[in-house]
Amino acid sequence: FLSAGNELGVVAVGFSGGQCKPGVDAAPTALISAGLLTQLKEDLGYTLYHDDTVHNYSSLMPSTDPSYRNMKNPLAVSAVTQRLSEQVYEHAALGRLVLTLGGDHSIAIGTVSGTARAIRERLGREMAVVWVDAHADINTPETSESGNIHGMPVAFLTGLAREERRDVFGWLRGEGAEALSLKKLVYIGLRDIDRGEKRILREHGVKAFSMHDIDKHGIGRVMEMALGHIGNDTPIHLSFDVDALDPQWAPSTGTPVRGGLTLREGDFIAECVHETGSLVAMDLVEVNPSLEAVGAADTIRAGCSLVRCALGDTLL
Ligand code: B3U
Ligand code: MN
Ligand code: MN
Repeated sequence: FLSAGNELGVVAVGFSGGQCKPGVDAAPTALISAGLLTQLKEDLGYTLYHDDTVHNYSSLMPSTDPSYRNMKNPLAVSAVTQRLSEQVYEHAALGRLVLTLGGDHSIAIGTVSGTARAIRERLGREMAVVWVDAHADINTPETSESGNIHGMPVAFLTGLAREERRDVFGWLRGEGAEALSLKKLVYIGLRDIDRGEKRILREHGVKAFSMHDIDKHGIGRVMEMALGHIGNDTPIHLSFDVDALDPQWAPSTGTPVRGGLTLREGDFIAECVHETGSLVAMDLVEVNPSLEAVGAADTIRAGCSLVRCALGDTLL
């Protein structure tokens, strides 16, 4: 019921303005050069809808973009994510599964809002988001210590952060209010949460499985609990930050945090989401091939594997 069979919309987003380290914009090209799209087509049998472009949205970039309410590059991130939201919506509205290759995690403001709108219109359903990350990315502009918007997407998507100015995420309101309900959000892999974020997570009782929970219960039980919280037949958007993986497996990322998921735990999460049959969109973000260059090939390989697992690659 969720998707039109094997049709996959692909959006490649070479954008790094949600944080301060250049290089994350080169990830889509690196992932595609490693053969990811060919594998999805030839090994997994998807029909791809891709404009063969890595978007850098240069025409949307403002000439000056001073900080506003503590946010860095507010105009650029807002304009890019607004455009991206339309691109993802166009695929999802046609019933395609949507794969977005980032880019830093600020792009999820575009992808999640685009999918949520399409699912609401097409199926009359509220979708769930599985956010796999070392970080919660739920800072408001006021709680953020860095001002980097890649630490804020969940706050904007859930309406915890609001802004009237249309050119600074005010566009998120309008057609259908908040994209995502805090009740339909599940985190997996958390281990580096800011003080203000902890307060938000506790106050709102957000479902979160930290590395501690994974150590305690094992990834198998954690996935049962995570997907149990979402419930059967709920459309799922999987937003996968490669820094959820331990730096041993994915060192080339902007803010690596030790003590993370193994490669297999990451793949297993993706496989379990695939098995629900409810996946409607996936983001893969924060691969930065220019950092820890010796580990770039490993990081890219890990990223390709996560995507293949989520899209139904089976071991046997
Ligand atoms: N929570 C910190 C750090 C961070 C968030 N997301 C990443 N790093 N990748 C912040 O800047 O908000
Ligand atoms: Mn993230
Ligand atoms: Mn992260």
